[in-house]
Amino acid sequence: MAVIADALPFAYEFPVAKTALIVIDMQRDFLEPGGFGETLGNDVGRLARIIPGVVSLLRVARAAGMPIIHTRENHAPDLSDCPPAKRNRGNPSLRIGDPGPMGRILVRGEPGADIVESVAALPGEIVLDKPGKGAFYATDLQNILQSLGITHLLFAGVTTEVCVQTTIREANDRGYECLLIEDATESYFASFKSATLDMIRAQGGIVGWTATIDALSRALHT
Ligand code: C5J
Repeated sequence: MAVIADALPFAYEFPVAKTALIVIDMQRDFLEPGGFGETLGNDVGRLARIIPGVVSLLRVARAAGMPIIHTRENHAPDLSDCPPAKRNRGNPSLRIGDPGPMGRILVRGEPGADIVESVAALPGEIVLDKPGKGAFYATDLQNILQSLGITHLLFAGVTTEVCVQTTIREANDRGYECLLIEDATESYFASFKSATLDMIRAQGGIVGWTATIDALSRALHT
């Protein structure tokens, strides 16, 4: 068992061979100007700041031999998996499926729906397309994790309070021991990120744990 002694709210123990890293939605549509995030009025520069952290985290997880799953929030070109409620919500400057500077917004196969190059999947790593905020909804994630014998999940990616938190909650309900890497996740809203970290680890880790990349790395080297 590896142990992150200074995880919050208390030490996180994890069997490295049964632990996977899930990196949520590090896509151009969320991190770069002209994509889905910006059409909703967000400052995408906030999210781009965690790219070096995610690069370091990927290096640590790859060195430890952990399975890595990269998710992408996107929709089929005919939008058959995009409920009208999702497409019509709010007042974005471009809606899901509309043509934008990086292709059709949040549509599978378009440049904007790709993962940013510096944190892209390596051959052999899993790329999971998902139509919802949570990565278990309408995907094969549970079967993938069960077939790999995974019991513990590390999380990173964007945005902390939407797709990352939703997926952690889905995973927690399915019995996985979940830990969110604090410096490899980000929100368009600083207060939402810190509130999410607090929510996850409140009440004795009601949803899971949080820790830094450095703390994970130290745990893997002792
Ligand atoms: C959002 C996500 N925020 N990946 N998606 O719509 O968090």
